[in-house]
Amino acid sequence: MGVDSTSSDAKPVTAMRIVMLGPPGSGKGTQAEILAESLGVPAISTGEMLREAVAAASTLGLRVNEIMAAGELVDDETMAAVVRDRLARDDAQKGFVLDGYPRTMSQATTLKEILDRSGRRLDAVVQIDVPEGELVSRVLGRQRADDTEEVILQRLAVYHEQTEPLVAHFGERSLLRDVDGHQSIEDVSTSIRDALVGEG
Ligand code: B4P
Repeated sequence: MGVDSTSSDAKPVTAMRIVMLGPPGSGKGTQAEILAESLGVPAISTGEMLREAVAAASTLGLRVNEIMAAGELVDDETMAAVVRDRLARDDAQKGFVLDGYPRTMSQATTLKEILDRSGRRLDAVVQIDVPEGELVSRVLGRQRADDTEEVILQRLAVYHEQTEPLVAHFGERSLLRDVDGHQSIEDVSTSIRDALVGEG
């Protein structure tokens, strides 16, 4: 159970509850999809869930549209409800790769509470490091609605102020696995697998 068999000569990754941490454009979403697929668990992207809500013009979408467009974070209470519902679904019981949550200390506390309540715990937090100049050019190349230069600089400022403290937080709990994200997508995936071998 929990054994990844995508490559016969690779050691298995047994970690099943993983958080991807990193600045905007670091490749969290890209790598979450690849890792989740290989582990047979869902990749859960809070950014993607919010974008879907905006596209559907749901109550949630209408509420968060302007916040996201400005490069700010949606409030912790709203995000707690979104993540609590998503992690309660059947497909997330075996494990998950959480992309974009938590993004604040309060969200980290909420995630722990959600998992504690159902007798689960995090296995690892993968931090993807990428130099700032590379982040900006990647994001501008992507051309999403919130990917203008002004907004990406704001999102980076928000990351440094509100999300970066989580690096020390998870480091103190021995959950942090640092990965060099300034490589090809395939090489970053390999580095993540290497960092996770033996976890879980
Ligand atoms: P996200 O959707 O999480 O956006 P992101 O951080 O920019 O994306 P990511 O790091 O996943 O980059 P990607 O793989 O796409 O958040 C968007 C917004 O939603 C936030 O600003 C906020 O408003 C809101 N939000 C989400 N979660 C929230 C929360 N918990 N609390 C409050 N608000 C929240 O990669 C970027 C680009 O690089 C892609 O084009 C990709 O192809 C490319 N790329 C990836 N890996 C590469 C590599 N190794 N080499 C070259 N290019 C690469």
